Amino acid sequence: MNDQASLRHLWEVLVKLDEVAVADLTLELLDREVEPVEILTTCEQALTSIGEKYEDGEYFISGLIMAGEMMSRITELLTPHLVIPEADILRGRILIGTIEGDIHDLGKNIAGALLSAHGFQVLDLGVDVSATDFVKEALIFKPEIIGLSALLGSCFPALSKTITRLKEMRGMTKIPAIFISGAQITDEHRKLYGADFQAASAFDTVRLCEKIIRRGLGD
Ligand code: B12
Repeated sequence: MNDQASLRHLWEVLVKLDEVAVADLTLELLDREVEPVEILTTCEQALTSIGEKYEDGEYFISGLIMAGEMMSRITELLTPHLVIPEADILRGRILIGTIEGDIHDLGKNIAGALLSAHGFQVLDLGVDVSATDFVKEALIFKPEIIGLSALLGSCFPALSKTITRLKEMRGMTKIPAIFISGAQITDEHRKLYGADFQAASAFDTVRLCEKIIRRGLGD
């Protein structure tokens, strides 16, 4: 099987929630030196399909939980392959977390691992983080960038509140750039809630953060 056919196969076994085949195939693809970004993109597409099956009533919450566990395992396998040689150069501090009411953390964890692998100092506040806690930790950690993860539409009011509170904080400390990310998040949300940037994927995030640190906010 060539790489594209194997990636397609990975998509199929992930959508079927076949845990053993998913782990075996991920290891096989890594052995064949297929780029982690391709594996990750395939998995994100498979998770979108699983989400659709959940919406259609074909899968239940147990399906989402299994998908989450499989994705965690894939992240573990991919993480050692994400490190770049010059990662020991400290590029900046980034505070990340999932907004209040939302416990989705796979995307945030992948982005955190990738940012660390690229030399950023990452402080991850975890999931279900209140606006108050984001502000409190930002005042202590003094990040150049704050990344908010949000997947649940019902929690977007909390996303809006968090961005507003973080922007108010700008008068008190060095101005951090605020960006938002998550499967449902688009540039429209960025404009609506007043974030500085929107990142479509973990790899996008790294490029974006490198650019923000190099040029500073607003350039
Ligand atoms: C797995 C999953 C779960 C797992 C999460 C496990 C975990 N540890 O995260 C569990 C079972 C807990 C779960 C629960 C629920 N879920 Co859910 N879940 C999903 C699913 C299938 C995949 C999400 C995922 O991990 N994707 C893979 C990652 C890698 O992608 P990603 O998050 O987009 O992240 C990438 C980028 O966005 C970016 N990124 C993301 N975050 C961040 C953060 C930072 C700082 C940075 C830098 C970058 C970054 O980088 C990542 C890598 O490229 C999605 C479907 C979908 N389309 O996303 C539904 C989905 C998000 N869930 C949904 C729902 C409804 C729920 C529940 C309400 C179900 C229920 N009835 O209980 C609960 C809510 C729980 C809560 N309070 O949060 C809906 C949301 C619909 C909506 N519009 O609001 C979705 C879209 C499914 C659907 N189509 O209906 N879920």
